[in-house]
Amino acid sequence: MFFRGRVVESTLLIVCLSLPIGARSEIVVAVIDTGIDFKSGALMESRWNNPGETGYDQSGRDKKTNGVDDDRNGFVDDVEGWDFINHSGRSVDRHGHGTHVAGLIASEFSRLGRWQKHQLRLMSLCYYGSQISAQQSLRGSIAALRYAVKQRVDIINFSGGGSEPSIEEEEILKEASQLGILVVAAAGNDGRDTTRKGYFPAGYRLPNIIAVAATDGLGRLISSSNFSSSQVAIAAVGLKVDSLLPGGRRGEMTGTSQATATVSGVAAALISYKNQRQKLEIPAAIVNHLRSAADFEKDLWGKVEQGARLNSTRAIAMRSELNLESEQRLEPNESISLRLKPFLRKAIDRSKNSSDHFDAGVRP
Ligand SMILES: [Ca+2]
Ligand SMILES: [Ca+2]
Repeated sequence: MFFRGRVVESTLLIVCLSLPIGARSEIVVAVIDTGIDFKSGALMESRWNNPGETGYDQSGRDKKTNGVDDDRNGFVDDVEGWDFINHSGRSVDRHGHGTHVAGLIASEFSRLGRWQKHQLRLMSLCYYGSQISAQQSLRGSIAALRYAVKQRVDIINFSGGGSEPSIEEEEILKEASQLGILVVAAAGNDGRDTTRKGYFPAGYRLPNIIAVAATDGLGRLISSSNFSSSQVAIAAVGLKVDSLLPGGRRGEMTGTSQATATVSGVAAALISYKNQRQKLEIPAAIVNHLRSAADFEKDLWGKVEQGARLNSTRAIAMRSELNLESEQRLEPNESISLRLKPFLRKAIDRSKNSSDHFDAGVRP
């Protein structure tokens, strides 16, 4: 589902910094969407709690409910994130889309991640309501991005967007890039080539953004999915995907939103195998890794960069090759495409060994 009525290519270019970030006991994924019903399924286990609004204040009152902005971030009692529509720190989902997305992230993480040692934490940032305009939706999404960046989350899942770019939105995403935050963004559901007319935030040319298209179970692009051989980095299943809905229900949804959530879950699972995150080149490393472990599908050729389709099992199996630290460091302004070359060679090697994989080589 896509909310903004709103250009560009995403070549992968990385600016690398090397600052310590901290230990990895929690992996925080900001879900910028319609809210999350944490009471649905087992999502409560993955709920993010703002540490700055947890505990007791000097008067002995619970910071969660004391009506005070305890961490002075501009939001009063923002415990589970923030609802930019209803101005509340308690997450509700009146639509269902956000809970579906959150359920997918959590299920991929619990299926693949090293969750015994690392907890997944889902931050709910609601920016969409049924009565709001496209401009309000954009303003909400920018505010939500700003919130997530300020909290230094690990991953931002953005299962939405629009065809109009925003300088303000791009600026906050640049900041996210500088802080090492991976942004997994939907390619959009207009069934069009975004090389010609862009789709954002997936289309900003930043190294930390991975744009995701949607396929059926056989690796074929579904008709509603946007595509671009230069802007969409990977495809994942997005047809009739089962997940949680509010109120403990389950249901199927179709679109690049679901494919995006799956990629976010796999990325979170990958990070969970690392003891520490010390460097800021993580987003590029993860994008690289997911693409190096991907299947390269003939049907996706010309629609997704090198026809890459997510292979989550291989991405986890190859996790020892994901180096988030020194070996993965790129020089400032080094193009990540240079780093893709060895991975592409592997892809070609794999394709030679399997008739299922695209075997026509890769573009130079
Ligand atoms: Ca606050
Ligand atoms: Ca408070």
